[in-house]
Formats: sequence, C-alpha cells, structure tokens
Amino acid sequence: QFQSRGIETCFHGRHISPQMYAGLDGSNWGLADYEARGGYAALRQILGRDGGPGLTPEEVIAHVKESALRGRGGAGFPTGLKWSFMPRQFPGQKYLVCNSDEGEPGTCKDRDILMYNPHIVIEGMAIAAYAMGTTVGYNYIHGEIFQVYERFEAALEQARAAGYLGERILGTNFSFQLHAHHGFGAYICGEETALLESLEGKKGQPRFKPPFPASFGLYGKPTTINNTETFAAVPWLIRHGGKAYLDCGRPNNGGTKIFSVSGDVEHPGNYEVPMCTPFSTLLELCGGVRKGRRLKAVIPGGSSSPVLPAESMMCCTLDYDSISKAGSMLGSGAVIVLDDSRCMVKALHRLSYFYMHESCGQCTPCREGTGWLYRIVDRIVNGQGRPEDLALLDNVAENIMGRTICALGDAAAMPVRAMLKHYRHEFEHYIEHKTSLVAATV
Ligand code: L3W
Ligand code: SF4
Repeated sequence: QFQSRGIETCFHGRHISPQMYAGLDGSNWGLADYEARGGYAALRQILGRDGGPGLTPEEVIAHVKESALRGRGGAGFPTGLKWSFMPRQFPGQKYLVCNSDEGEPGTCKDRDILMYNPHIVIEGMAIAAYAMGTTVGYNYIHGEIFQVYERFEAALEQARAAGYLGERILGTNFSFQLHAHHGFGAYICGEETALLESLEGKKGQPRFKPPFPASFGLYGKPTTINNTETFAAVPWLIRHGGKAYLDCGRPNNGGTKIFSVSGDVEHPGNYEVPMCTPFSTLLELCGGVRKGRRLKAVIPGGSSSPVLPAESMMCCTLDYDSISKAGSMLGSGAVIVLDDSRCMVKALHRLSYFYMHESCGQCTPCREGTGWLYRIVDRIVNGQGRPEDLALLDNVAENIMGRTICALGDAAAMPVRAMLKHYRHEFEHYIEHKTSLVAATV
C-alpha cells in the first residue's frame, strides 16, 4: 500500500505516500490535477453533492473520532475531541484556524504540503468548517516562506472560482470564507494563542491557558486550531472512513504521519509512513546513516523533544506512545539524526541559542533562563567552563520547567536535561580538556 514514489523535494528527500503527495511532482498542485486525483470528493460526499445522502456534521466528527487522528503540530491532542468542543449553538462568529506557522527546528512538512498539495488543506478545512458550523477561517503561514504563501493564495483563488469556498458552496446552504495570513517568522507565533494574538494584529505573545481557544480564541470567540498536516489528513479519512484511517496505524495512533528527517542520513526529506512504523524502517527509507557511519543519537520530535541515544531509538516505533515511553516526544515528527561525528556539547550550544533568541520575553524564568542556559553552554564551548556548571545548567533548567506561560520554556529546558542525562561525560570532558571529546564536530 505504501510505496516509494521517488519524488525529489526541495529537501532532496523522497515522499512515500498514498495521501498527501500521491503522484505529485511539483507541477500538478493545481485544482484540475487535484480533482483528477479524487480531490474535493470528500467535500462533495458530506454535502450530498455526489449523488449520496450526505453526512451530518455529527457524522463527520464521528468519523474523525473513530480515526484516532491526533494533532500533528506537536501535542497529539485527539482531533475529533477538539472538534467536539466547538459549541454548536453560539450566538456570534466562530472561527477555524490552520496553524501553518511551522518553525520548529527540523520540521519542514507543512510547507511541502502547502506547496505540493495546497487543495488538500483547503478541502480539509472546508470539511472541518462544515462539521463545526464555522463560516470564517484563516491559514496562518510562516513568514519566511514567501513562495508557499503565494502558492496557497493561488489555490484559494482556484477553489473560490470553482465554488468550493465562499457563499453557498456547491449550491448548498453551507458557506465558508477562507483567508491566508502571512506571519513574520517568529517561532513563538506557532504557539496557538500567540498565533491568535498575531492574527488580531497584536504582538505575538502567548496567552494564559485556560481558557483554551476552544472557548476564548480569535477575537475572544470559540476557535478551533489545527495543524496543516492534521487538516490534510481529513479528506482521505472521510472518503475511506474513520476506521480505514485508524487501520493504517494502531489504536490511539491512527493513520499516517509525515516525518521530516534531517541530519546525518543519506536522503533527508519528508517521508509519510504509517504510524507505528519501526524507526529502523524509516532510517532505511532515508538510505541509512550517511557515509555508513554509526548512529549516535536521534532527536525524534523536533528540537523541543529530548534526545534519545541510538540504542533506545532503534527499539522505538514511530508513534506517540512508544517514543514517550522511551523518554521523549513524537512532537511534530521532525527526526534529527546525529551520527558518531557529532559533539553533543556543540549540538546543545546551537539549540540553546535558538530558544534564547526565540523567547518572547514575557515571563522571567524563560526570558532570563534561556539566556542563562545559552551563556553557560557557550562558555563551556569556549573553554571557560567550570566543573560546577553542569549542576548549574540542571538547576536553571529545573527552575524554568513548569513555571512559564507557554511550552517554549519547557522546550528549552528539556533538551538540556536530556543531553546531561545521556551525554554527561562529553560535557565533563569539554570542561576538563577545553575541547570536544568527539574528533570531527558539527
Ligand atoms: C480545550 C482543554 N482544548 C488542550 C487543546 C489546546 C491545543 C491542543 C494541545 O503545544 C506542543 C508543545 C511543543 N480544552 C484542552 C484543549 N487543548 N487541552 O489541545 O494543547 P497542548 O497545551 O497540549 O499543546 P500546545 O500548547 O499546542 C504543542 C511541541 O508541541 N512541539 C512543537 C512543535 C512546533 C511546531 C511547528 O513549528 N509547527 O510543530 C514539538 O514537539 O513543544 O509541547 O490546541 O488548545 N482542556
Ligand atoms: Fe514567552 Fe517564554 Fe513565557 Fe512562552 S515561556 S510566554 S516564549 S517568555
């Protein structure tokens, strides 16, 4: 069922897909090609415009629940449950938002979906809007990807012209206005409440949760936010049924997932595989560790997820449960592969700089703590580390965790603690000898 299509991406990877990328070569992203691949059939089906009886909003949500589709942006929250939070009778505007503010280091899947198959996201959002009774939606696209934004705008125009968006879609009473919004490239705007603030025209800083967007979202109205890949999964699961999607994976981990594989593999890129695929299979699909070197470690779910040593990772299957049991997170599925030439002190140096740079500065433990973390690792890398710095690093990380408004604080602290847990000897060596234990470094 899942065969390699050998499609080179802008990341020189290969797409393995029955759903997201099927048959795509970069030139056939448009409406006619999408329809020829069965596109918008799911929307026609739920609206009863395929000769069938149609589906009620409740039936659509039931399919999504049955599919066990979980949020593909990082948290893995059950999508059907999230959709059922949207109040059915609400005396005002309700909103649907797609989070395409992909900024997690290592993650590059959403931009590819939008570039190569934008209509699948539009169709998924239209189905979601029908299921939740929302008439206005936004797709918030990361600021640094201009071509992707332009491509999505072009696809929106096509969908509007064909009657898949706008007033009285396909001649029914269902209306849905969908707009694209181009962000400015701040990582923190990928956090859902910061995204909403930014969409409202304010500084992109996270809000306290609760209240969750489900009750207090865009302009204070009930709002459902899902990741791009989550919406992209919806048309297929409607066409084939929630059970068929679930059966692609395993209970609690339904369907397929796109993994953005980067780092020390022969063929980095986006790979769509069934959930619960063994990590070793994904590594094989990527051509293995580059130049035949030894696998040292893997950051399995984007830079926010704790690093796992090779031996732990090789026992994992790619799903929420297996990776969290091993001590990390599936996150957004950004698999960063590190071979035995990588110095973990230098890897952490780079990661901690990122979080210091991207902290929005709103809460003290994150604003000050991320700077402390970076400066301590920086002095180790510069040969000025002190033996007590390792306890200090751990202490600063501990004092950030659980004490901030949003998950960025934890995301900065967790990699530090994991690096110290698994590779403490490399840090000790660097401090004592003022140089890396690993000969060839990043
Ligand atoms: C209503 C409740 N809604 C939870 C909703 C909530 C959100 C979703 C998940 O962080 C993670 C983070 C990053 N009533 C609810 C409820 N919800 N309880 O469910 O919520 P939450 O708080 O568990 O997660 P989050 O704040 O959305 C996401 C990690 O993902 N991450 C980030 C990757 C970044 C990208 C990117 O650049 N695009 O993917 C990677 O690991 O660290 O832990 O919608 O409203 N009772
Ligand atoms: Fe801003 Fe960091 Fe606080 Fe999140 S944890 S709100 S990024 S200061």
